[in-house]
Amino acid sequence: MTDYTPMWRSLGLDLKAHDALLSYLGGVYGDLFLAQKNRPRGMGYFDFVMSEVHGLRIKELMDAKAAGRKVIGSYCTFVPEELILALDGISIGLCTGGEWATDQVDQILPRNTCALIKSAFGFKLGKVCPYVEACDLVVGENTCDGKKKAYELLKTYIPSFHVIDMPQMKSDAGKALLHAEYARFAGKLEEITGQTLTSEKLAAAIATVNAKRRALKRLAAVRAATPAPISGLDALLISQVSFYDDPVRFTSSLDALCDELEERARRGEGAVSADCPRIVMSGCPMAVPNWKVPAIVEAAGAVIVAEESCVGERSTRFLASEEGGTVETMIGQLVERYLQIDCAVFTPNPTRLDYVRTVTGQRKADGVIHYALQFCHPYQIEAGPMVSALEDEAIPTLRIDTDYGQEDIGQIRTRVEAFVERLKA
Ligand code: BJ8
Repeated sequence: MTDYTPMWRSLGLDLKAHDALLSYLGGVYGDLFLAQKNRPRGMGYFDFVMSEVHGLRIKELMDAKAAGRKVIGSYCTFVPEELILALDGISIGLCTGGEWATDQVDQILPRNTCALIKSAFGFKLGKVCPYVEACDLVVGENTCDGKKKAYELLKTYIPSFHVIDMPQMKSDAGKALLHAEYARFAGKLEEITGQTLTSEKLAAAIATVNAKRRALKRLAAVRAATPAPISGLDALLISQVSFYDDPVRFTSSLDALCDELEERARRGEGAVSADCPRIVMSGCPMAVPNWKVPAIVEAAGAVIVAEESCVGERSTRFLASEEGGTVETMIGQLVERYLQIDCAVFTPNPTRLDYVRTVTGQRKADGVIHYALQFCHPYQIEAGPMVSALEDEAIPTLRIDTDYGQEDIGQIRTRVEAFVERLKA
């Protein structure tokens, strides 16, 4: 087994804390993922990626950096991976799914800050994330107020930081703002990478990212089968891995898994039994290692068949145009693609509810769980009308507002078990 300690030391990690994190994650991963029954064989690749998440993948990044490539980290699906790839950068979605260094974080951020934002600070301040340390540039975006203001503080700890300003409305003015901001981001990437953005490079990058999203759409579609051929936990894990794995390798591994899942669906073989209640999760993104609620849901005897979430289908269901043209035209095509994402930071945001309805029907789901992080105003505020609208349409819906702590697990389990019983009735 390779000893990565020298690499982690060179990245400035707190080795003791980092060991503690890895051993915690290894234990949780074994209990939640490896212990599942009837897993598809193709999950072996994703288990391997997870087992090497701070090892081999970081070594690949360090080798790429030594060869002159730049690593660009981000926290939101609005940061266009296509532009990063076009300039030979490596795009990494930074992990924000776990509590770490909470004492330090609480000295900087108000307690009523969402867990996702606190997590970004915790991993940085606790010096346990090799990804953020490997980044040549970290990109924030002015989506919710929490992130917008927190980035002002985070960039004091991360010297190379770029913020993309975001529209609040999907109007012509909003579109123009995003276009200008993507062009400014492209300029920043050119400065960091020393490369020039051309239409050929951008077309190739769009094709690569679209191929990845097509594979994710294939995974989403096969989850309509009864019985569900893959668990929600495994599908979530694949989405999480998509943010930091090499896109070409990820796509071919996922396509191979989808071949297997489609074959399973043809044979009527599932990860669960055919009468297992089926649930759509909708709400805040679940970044690595946030598996808390899906684990409770599936342990209660249900299966998750869709995630209406940014770590899920909210963004990946849209492909960018491959029509081509000038760099300027193609940036415009990217803006069209990205502005379809129905994040709750937009006002109004009716298409999110529309998609939850649609996907509930497509996947033959029996109910919806609305998941929001405490203190996340955009999703918590959208939760009320969404739950009422779905219940009015006879779609049973449960609302869960939580954080990354363990204290409410018992209470959530009780509520989820009662909900699953309701779905069975
Ligand atoms: S496009 S969902 S990834 S902003 S949970 S930090 S909204 S207070 S994460 Fe998101 Fe981009 Fe939207 Fe998607 Fe704020 Fe809410 Fe915290 Fe959130």
